[in-house]
Amino acid sequence: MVRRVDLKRVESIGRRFTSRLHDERVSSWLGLWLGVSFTVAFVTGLISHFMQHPPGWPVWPARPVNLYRVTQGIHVIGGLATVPLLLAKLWAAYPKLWQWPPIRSLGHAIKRGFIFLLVAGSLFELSTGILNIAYWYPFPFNFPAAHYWTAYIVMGALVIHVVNEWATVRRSAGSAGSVEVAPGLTRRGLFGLVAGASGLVAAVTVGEAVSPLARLAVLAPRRPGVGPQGLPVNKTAAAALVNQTALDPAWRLVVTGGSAHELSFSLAELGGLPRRTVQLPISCVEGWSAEATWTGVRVRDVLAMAGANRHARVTVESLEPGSRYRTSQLDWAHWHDPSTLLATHLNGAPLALDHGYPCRLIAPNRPGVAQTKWLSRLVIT
Ligand SMILES: Nc1nc2c(c(=O)[nH]1)N[C@H]1C(S)=C(S)[C@@H](COP(=O)(O)O)O[C@H]1N2
Ligand SMILES: [Mo]
Repeated sequence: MVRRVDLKRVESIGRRFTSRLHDERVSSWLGLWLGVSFTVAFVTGLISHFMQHPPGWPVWPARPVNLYRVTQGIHVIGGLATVPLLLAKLWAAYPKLWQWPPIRSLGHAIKRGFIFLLVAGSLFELSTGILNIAYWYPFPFNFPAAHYWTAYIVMGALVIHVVNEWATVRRSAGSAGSVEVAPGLTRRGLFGLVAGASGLVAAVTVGEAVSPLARLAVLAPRRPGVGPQGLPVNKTAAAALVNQTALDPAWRLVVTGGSAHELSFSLAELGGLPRRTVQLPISCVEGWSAEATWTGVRVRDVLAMAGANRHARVTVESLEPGSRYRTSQLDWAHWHDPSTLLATHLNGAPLALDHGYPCRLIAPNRPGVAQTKWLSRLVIT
């Protein structure tokens, strides 16, 4: 009797033994897209980081006004849309993650070490990013620092992984075709599924940053147009512990450190200076952006009165007693801009207490964390 060999079965045992990918071509394509989306997230993330922690020389222009809104929107929405891509890539690659024997040589061990860093780091970046835009901080570490430093680890491991796998990618990244990669699922079907899931995620969050699409932003924790005076609030006056100091009728804004005498303005005195009205967005690093109309005094007018040097840097201080975001830095490119204001009015009415009454900073092309509310002093350095 001739014993027939079940080829499929032999092949599947062989696959398990050598731990091949679910599908090489799928894995290569997903890897390429991930490489692109991680690089975009890295660059836009660096912009955000250096805007929040200016290195001491002006690196970021005040124009175009909405540039930061665009880079931050791409970072957050692109990051969210990467989640389905990463999950699909892990599915395609996961038999390899369990390969046996786990280590074959020193070189193999190092290679796998970098893949471990890449997988763990990617999951860390996406999950902490999502928790951040949901305003949920269940972890013990500081989010911006951890998210920032892990990005270098992920990018380093990614570059090494791409170099290692480039030959495979070149061999296998042909057209999708209709080969089945799982029961009932072709390559083309899988790519369609991933693209659809990423597109859906982007569609229900993009309204966070693009006001006309706000109604679609069903997954967004903050929405343009929703909040006092039609603008979301990030931190309230009560949370910042400024309820009393901000409402104190003896409040004054002090401008110090210039070549002239120290200046100080009551709210009425500020209101007596030439006033401007500008249209500028708040673009929060936590993902949302919203436009508003602001009225107030130009920062450059006040700094000129105080005798500020053209290239001076200014520390903007708030009434807040102690918090990471109680102050911000203004580079000269930003304070020279005619639309950078000490704003006292928002959308035609005096600032609501939660939006920074009696006076706040508003400047173009700048992250929300640096639009300091409840001002107390400008210090020229
Ligand atoms: N003093 C102070 N100003 C601050 C903050 C803060 O915590 N303290 N939060 C900032 C952040 S993160 C954002 S996004 C904007 C939001 O301004 P809004 O609450 O008026 O919309 O305020 C900024 N100004
Ligand atoms: Mo923010």
